[in-house]
Amino acid sequence: MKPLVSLFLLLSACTTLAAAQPNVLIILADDLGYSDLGCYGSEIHTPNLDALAAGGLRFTQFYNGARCCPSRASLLTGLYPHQAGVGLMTSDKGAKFPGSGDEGDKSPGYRGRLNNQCVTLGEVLRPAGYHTFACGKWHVGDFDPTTRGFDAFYGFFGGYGVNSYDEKMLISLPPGGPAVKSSGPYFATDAITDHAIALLQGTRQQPHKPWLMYLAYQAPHFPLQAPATDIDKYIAVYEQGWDRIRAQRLERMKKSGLVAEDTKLTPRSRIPNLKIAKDHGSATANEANPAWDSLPPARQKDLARRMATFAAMVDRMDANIGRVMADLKQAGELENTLVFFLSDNGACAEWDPFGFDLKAPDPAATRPGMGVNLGTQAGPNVLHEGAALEHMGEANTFMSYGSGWANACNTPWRLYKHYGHEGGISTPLIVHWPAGIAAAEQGKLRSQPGHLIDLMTTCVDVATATYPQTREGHAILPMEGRSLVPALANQPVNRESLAWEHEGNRAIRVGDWKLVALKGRPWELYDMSRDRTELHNVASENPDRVKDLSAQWQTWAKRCNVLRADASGSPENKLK
Ligand SMILES: [Ca+2]
Repeated sequence: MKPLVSLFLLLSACTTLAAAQPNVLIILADDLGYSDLGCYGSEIHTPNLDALAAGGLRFTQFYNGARCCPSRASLLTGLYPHQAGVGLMTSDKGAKFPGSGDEGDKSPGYRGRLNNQCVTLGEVLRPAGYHTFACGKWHVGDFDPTTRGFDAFYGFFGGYGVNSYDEKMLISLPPGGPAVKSSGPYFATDAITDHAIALLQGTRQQPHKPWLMYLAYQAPHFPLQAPATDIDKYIAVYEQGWDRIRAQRLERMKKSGLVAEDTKLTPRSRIPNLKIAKDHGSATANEANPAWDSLPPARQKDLARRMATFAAMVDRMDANIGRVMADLKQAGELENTLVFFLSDNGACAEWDPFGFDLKAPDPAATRPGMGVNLGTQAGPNVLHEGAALEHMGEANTFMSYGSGWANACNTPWRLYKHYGHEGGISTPLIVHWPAGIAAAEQGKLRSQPGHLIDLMTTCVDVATATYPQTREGHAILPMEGRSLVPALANQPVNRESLAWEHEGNRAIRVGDWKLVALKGRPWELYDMSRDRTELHNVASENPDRVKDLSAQWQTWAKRCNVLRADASGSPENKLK
């Protein structure tokens, strides 16, 4: 072939490839349980996400990192959280442990901010020709997201939650972002969406480039807040109580094939903090969440309102996602936009069946861009009665819904956010991409196990981006995930294992076997192909398998800067 012709062919191939680069929209919910979407068995009204599932795929065995910060670090970097420096939360725990790290520091897995041995999705996709945006919750260190690969950001980068009615809490970076005027009163879920749409519309005024939008909603994380009109729709639904809701969700999940027909509902899960339960008067003899029917009517009314507010937050988020989809459709961008929707951890049980009610923060003390940190561990519980019920969810209320409802939101799994059991690390994953998913496959389920670390690898794959070996002179760790593109065509995703550690809770999954343990407790072994609800611990019958998987977990822990590598759990208390 003549050089000129081959050059022409090469150029035209590049042009075709560049034109085919999909937009990437990653939507992350905060503290949403596995079964909280209509298309995953919920009674919550989520027509827009259900439509994405009907036109895309639902993954049934997808995993996150059990907690906000570690999950976000994995999603953004394609590494395990500790490799990226965020094994715990965003305070620096590094100096408490001996050892040396990437920056000459101590304990590099727990420094509380993205480190220098990782790159973000923005830092990988921008050089591949993408606009890169992040809206909503950052929470991988208290620093400006535009310093780590994002062209623009609107949201908050610190704290665990946000006062959804406080406009000052969310900021644009760089300062002076798109001028957005909401039609109604300020509400964070709406405002985050307004800014995301404005940023996308801004790209259409420029020469064509694909875009990455990381849309990380604060919903439905506590403080539970939602407009009363949204809450009212759900009061009667949740007056049925969490036992009936759990049973109803499981039946729907069986019918849609999300779980096996013979799946048994797990017993009510244990109360995460018994001391707080005693303080709140919610403790039970068996240390598990109480039967709904055992609660006095006044308590049921209070709890139904809490769950209705949670549902309203999900409902409102779904409506806003519908606005984003309508915008993409109108712009002709829906066909070649790869959408992911998932949650950063299982439903949140902090800390007892009745939940907490925090005092309103001083508005004058709001730090722009920071979330709220009101010290949830010491939160009192308030029983709302009579007229006070109607004010729950308003701007001056800061409540959680407690472990009974979290248990229902994770139907049918055991336990919650924080834990390595399925209720902690299982997330819905909807993938929607008309140009990349064959029409005959749309609406189907996928059972390939996967993890947040796979999003980086998948983005590199579909964007034909180059994952760098260095950044600003620092060596970058190789990606830990696998591309999910084969799974879109229902091919296997080859991987050896997936592993977790958070607050001493730990797990490893190899094929269908999962080894999991609570902090300081012995390993439990489950066969995921027959017992994903983790009801039949077969560790004592399989000592060799336990030994083998435990050794694999230890090797992973050592490789990934996990310090709690003692299976007896002894070191982790030092972090408290
Ligand atoms: Ca979370």
